[in-house]
Amino acid sequence: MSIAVLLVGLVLGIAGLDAGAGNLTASAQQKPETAEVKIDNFIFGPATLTVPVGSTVTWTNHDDIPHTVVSTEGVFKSKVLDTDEKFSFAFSKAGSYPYFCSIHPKMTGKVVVQ
Ligand SMILES: [Cu+2]
Repeated sequence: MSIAVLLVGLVLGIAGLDAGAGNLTASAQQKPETAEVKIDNFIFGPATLTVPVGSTVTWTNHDDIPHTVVSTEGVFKSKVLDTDEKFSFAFSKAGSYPYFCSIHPKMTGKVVVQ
């Protein structure tokens, strides 16, 4: 009888340890990801994009009109993007990165890296 109780206790103890390990994994830091910004009807969408450090952001021009993606602080600058052309940039440092379209300076957006 006492051995059976010990065995049950052992099994329950191991199950408890497993559950603890699972919680640790779930609370791990956010991993870098890839994110998209769509250029559509003279608007960057989303206007503000928040991503973890190390993420790559890809802009795609869905307009029939050329646009550019130019960092206000000179961190990145695309060529002129025609319809369906893409521009990607990898953000290795945390910070706030405002940008605009140099052809239509009223088009603005921002990437927040954290
Ligand atoms: Cu534009």
